[in-house]
Amino acid sequence: AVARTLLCVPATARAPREMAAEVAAAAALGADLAELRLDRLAGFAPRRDLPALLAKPRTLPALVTYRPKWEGGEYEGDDEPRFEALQLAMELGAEYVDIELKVADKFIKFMSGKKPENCKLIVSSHNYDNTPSAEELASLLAQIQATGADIVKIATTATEIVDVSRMFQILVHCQEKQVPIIGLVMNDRGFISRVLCPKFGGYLTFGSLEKGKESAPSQPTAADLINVYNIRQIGPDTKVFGIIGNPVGHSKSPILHNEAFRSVGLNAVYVPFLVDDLAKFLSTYSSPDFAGFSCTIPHKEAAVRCCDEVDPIARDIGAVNTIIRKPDGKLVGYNTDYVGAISAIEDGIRATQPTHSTTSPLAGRLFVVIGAGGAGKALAYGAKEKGARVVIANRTFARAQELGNLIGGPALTLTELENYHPEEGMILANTTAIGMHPNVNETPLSKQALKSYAVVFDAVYTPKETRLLKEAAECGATVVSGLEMFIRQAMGQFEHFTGMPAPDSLMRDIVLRKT
Ligand code: SKM
Repeated sequence: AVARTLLCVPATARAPREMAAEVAAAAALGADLAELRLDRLAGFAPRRDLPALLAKPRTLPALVTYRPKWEGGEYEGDDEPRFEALQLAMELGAEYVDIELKVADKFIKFMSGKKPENCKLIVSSHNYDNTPSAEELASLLAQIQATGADIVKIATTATEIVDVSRMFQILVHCQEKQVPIIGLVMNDRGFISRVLCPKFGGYLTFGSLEKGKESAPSQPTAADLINVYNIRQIGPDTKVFGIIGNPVGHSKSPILHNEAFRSVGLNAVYVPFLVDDLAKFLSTYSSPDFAGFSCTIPHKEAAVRCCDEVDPIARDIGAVNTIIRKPDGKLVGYNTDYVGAISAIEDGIRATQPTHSTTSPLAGRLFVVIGAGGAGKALAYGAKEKGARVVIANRTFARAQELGNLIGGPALTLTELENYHPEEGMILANTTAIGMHPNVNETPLSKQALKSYAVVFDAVYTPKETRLLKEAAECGATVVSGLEMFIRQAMGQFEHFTGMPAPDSLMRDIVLRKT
């Protein structure tokens, strides 16, 4: 049987007593072990502090690390006192001790065979600049193995998300050879390495005790690893889904889809993919394991070109927000934004302006779309389908014109939109990222101009109430939240991903509960 990936919480407090409390908190969270970062302790005195930190019975097995400055830690002294502290930790029964590759031979000589049987030596290498080539990683691995390490640790830095695939290859290789390895890629672009390493057989992954207590860039919290990403259930057969975007950190899709997958017992995980180059991403993560993707700003239009087949409606819209890998490996693109957004706006209008008519409440109305990107195209297409007269407004006029021509409607600049008021009862839909977290004070249109609209929709859903929606409500307009579109497009996506009906009320409940 393959050993499951352990969850390690780094304890990084400045005082030993607090560090011990962190370990207890990590145990309560469900961690498997805690890393005692001795270099973080202020005024650390090994003979005084270590016996207390490692006193038995302990709540969790201990991984003892005393990281020097030259390897990204905080210890500034000579090797000798550091080695003595690590040796003492071993004598006190630490289950794991970490030593940096650069001094591993020296440390092992220092120990001169006195390493206790039950202590595992981790030999580590940290690269804070980049992720070396596959060949260089393989040679680094061989070098670490040659020291006699019990466990190999390689941490690199992602400059692009495709770097992580080389780390996955090393993990898979080590799994075949039964070499225990911790292989992680730091930075926001390396995030998936921390969640998906259980799939590829990583020995452990780090999760912080809470936000702000990370011991490395973009370390998730232990609670998110367990509760959002469900890492305890991730194994070699787990299918990977995720949201491709840039930025992507604000997306609620991981929270939503992971819980929805879990509710139907699907062996799948859903992660954020921070992607710069969509084509390169898709050709790198091309195995059947990477089974489907959501696609958000700014990649929805490029996604049309990257798919092998595109659903006719998505092709007409010119934007794809859902990509499925078929069993034959081909990528198929769909658009679930259009139905999600339009139905949300129609229902929003019907709720405040009840009618018995079965025709769309958008029919015949002047519908202004701000933005001409992927979401803008979906809204413009959808509104036109429902018989609205569509106007496109965009910061870059040429893009507005392009979409306007496609849809058969006029184009405006955002400045022109400020004084645009040809009639009463207009509908406004923002599809740009203006006002999205963290730029919550931004808004695409002045409050003064909002007075001309009867209905205002914002595709931005972080925050839940954008400045645009708040000001529109103050002007008396019917407002429709981007969350409603978000929920509905995700339901469509779930059906494409799983072939099962979406758990509608659960998905709605998750989004409303967690936002
Ligand atoms: O079209 C959706 C996409 O599928 C997911 C998403 C998100 O997670 O923020 C937003 C929209 O672009």
